[in-house]
Amino acid sequence: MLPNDYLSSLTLSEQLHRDQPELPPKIYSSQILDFLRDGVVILPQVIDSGLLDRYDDDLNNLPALAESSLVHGLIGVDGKAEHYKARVLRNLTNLGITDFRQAPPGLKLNDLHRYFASARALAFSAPIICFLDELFGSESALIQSLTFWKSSEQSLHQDFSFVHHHHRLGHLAAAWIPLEDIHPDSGPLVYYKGSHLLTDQQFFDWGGGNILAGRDCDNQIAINYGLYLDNLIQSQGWEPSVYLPRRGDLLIWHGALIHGGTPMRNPDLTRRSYVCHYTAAAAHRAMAPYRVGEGLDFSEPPSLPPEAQTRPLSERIVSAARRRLGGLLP
Ligand SMILES: O=C(O)CCC(=O)C(=O)O
Repeated sequence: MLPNDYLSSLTLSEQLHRDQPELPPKIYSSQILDFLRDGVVILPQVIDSGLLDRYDDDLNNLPALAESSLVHGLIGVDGKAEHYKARVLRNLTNLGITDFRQAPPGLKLNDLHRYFASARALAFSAPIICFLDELFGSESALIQSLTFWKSSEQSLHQDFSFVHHHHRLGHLAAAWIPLEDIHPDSGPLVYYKGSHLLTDQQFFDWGGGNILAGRDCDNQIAINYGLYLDNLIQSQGWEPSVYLPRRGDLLIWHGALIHGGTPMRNPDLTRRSYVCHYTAAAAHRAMAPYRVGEGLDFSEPPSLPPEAQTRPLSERIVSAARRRLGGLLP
């Protein structure tokens, strides 16, 4: 994948912003215009607190679900080397991690929206999907969700090199949903406004001109990538912004925005967040989406044993019917 493959796959909104900047102000909302300029938009107090409460309840109940070996055996974990090697939630117990608030930084649980209706409702909540539909100019689709208790402490990166489960690389954005008020010492998210508008000369070469990181890429290349981004930031004079949201706020960033998780200054502090990556439905590689509210999900929810089913039966029947009818139900 070469720089031009990326640049030719940009959303129409971004193409216009780059090539005919007089047009977007006539077409798009002010939030989209801010996003096109900065590569990031912050929407204060738009996430429904009831939705957050429901997800909190499910997360608090997660350790209790260890009884049900199936769900703990299915939920993927990632992060630092030991989390990555553990692969699934059940194996974290063997590492002595049972209380996520005590977990080391970096730990993330993958795709909880596949298991919990509350996580799905949050990932597909109206403020996110309305914004993305306008940005992509088509229906948006979820690629993955990540749930963190602490800072990721992830070094600076651009998502498009790592998240590419979609055909049009330039159609990528992520939502950062705080699950609590974020403390400055907890290792908040950092990003560089304006860094998303890469020119064809500003892509890192992962080997042979490829702009995508290899699955198990050499450690030295990863180090070079970090140095490359540092130099780019310095040469362009981009300034860091640190995100200190309150529960209920929402940040959406562009798939090429340089960002990362800062180191925790106080290791005891949590920094609970839910991060979802999206593309346009037509750009997703999977073939069989089902509708969740106004959005589309491509990941088939696994069938869970009865003890792991946290939603009432009536709700499960309605959502199963909805999936089968492809969203014909209201
Ligand atoms: O929340 C963070 O610390 C960073 C998350 C992130 O970089 C990502 O999911 O791409």
